[in-house]
Amino acid sequence: GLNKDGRIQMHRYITAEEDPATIQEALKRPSQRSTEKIMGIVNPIIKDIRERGDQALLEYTHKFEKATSLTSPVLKAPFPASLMQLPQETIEAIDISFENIRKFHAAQKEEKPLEVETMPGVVCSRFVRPIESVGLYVPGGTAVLPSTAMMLGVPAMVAGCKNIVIASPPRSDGRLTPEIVYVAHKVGAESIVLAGGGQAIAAMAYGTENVSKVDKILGPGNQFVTAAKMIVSNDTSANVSIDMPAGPSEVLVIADKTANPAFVASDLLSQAEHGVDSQVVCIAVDLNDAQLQAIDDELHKQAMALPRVDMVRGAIEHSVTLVVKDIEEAMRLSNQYAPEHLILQVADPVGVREMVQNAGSVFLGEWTPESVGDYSAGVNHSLPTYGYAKQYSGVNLASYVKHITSSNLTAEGLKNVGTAVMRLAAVEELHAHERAVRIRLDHMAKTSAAS
Ligand code: HSO
Ligand code: ZN
Repeated sequence: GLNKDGRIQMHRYITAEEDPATIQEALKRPSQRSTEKIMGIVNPIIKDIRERGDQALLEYTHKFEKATSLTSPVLKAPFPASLMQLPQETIEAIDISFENIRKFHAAQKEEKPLEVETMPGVVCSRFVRPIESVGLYVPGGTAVLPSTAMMLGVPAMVAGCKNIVIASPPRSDGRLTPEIVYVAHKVGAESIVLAGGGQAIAAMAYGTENVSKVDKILGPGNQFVTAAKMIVSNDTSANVSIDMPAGPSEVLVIADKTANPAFVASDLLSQAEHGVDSQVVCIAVDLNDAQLQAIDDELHKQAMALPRVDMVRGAIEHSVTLVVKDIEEAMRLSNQYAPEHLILQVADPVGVREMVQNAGSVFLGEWTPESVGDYSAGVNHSLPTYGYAKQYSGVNLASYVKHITSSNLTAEGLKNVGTAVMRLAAVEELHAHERAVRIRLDHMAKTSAAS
């Protein structure tokens, strides 16, 4: 963190000189506030929204967002042009990014149903249908995030979700960031819920007078939002699912001798500025003291020039540089950490990508800063954090659809597979199951004997 002479500097470990437990400890995520405490705050809010609907939602927005002039918690499409007035440059930037994100997610469509004949006459298929109603949570807080509205909204549009509801906390003047309204308009959202936190999640999970109930809720958020998503997705009476558990943002940069120290520092800082609980990790592959010093110097110099230097300070406090001997060791540690973002500033990034087992999204080579993925390249920035890259994918087209299977048998097919079915039904002593096959086989025998 901040050492004696006021420098912003990451703690540095040389792995060969430490025992593995120390390195494990250094790679721990910063601890989160106790979930019980958070649940204790969020549960009554959810209950209140279920009981008092819009009125409760509005009161929470007055209280938490200080938006006391707001008179209705929901804005229905079509959204008035006056709410999306933007400089031409901003419109163009959104349009370019939107189109790239659209292209990349459209390419994820499965064009035709999967069809396999498992035995002669036994045909199994799988086809795709969009989730009908989705609720997309766009955080407010210390930054406005129209990019998150795109990352959640564009794939919903591409998947063909019928009702897209966007929730985002308004500013204290009761208005929403015009960029978010513009994105909502472009993805064809049916409404915008002007609320944040657990109250917004509850409103979308259960519905209110004016908030449509949704089938799935996606999007990042603070610990209250995450807790609310977990609570509603565990309540069978809500019948709603969520994308994935979300934690603070993080990046892991692997840099070898070919890496430009200024570039490495800039990537570490672009993640560190998200918030004091963000974590950044730099794995230096066989760098000498001068090279390590160059990264540290750049980090300090660039950090001091940032308006969000205080966030950076907090993040760097629990961030580390690990000096390792080779790329194999670097990738072993990275796969163990399972970073949300992995940046490969190494001689052969495409080759090294083969070694990636756990990561949300990977950025290859010196011309690919994480920022391009955050906004405009086309990949999604809603990614698994906190080590969940071991078992979750980031948001993608599949997050907005269901796969449905079908079976279709001919008489010959039923003859072919029927014996196995009847035997297993008998083993489970489920005789109606057995009969459903037998009755048909008997029928076939009779009709073919008659003909
Ligand atoms: N890096 C963030 C996404 C973001 N960055 C939004 C800028 N705006 C989490 O992936
Ligand atoms: Zn970012």
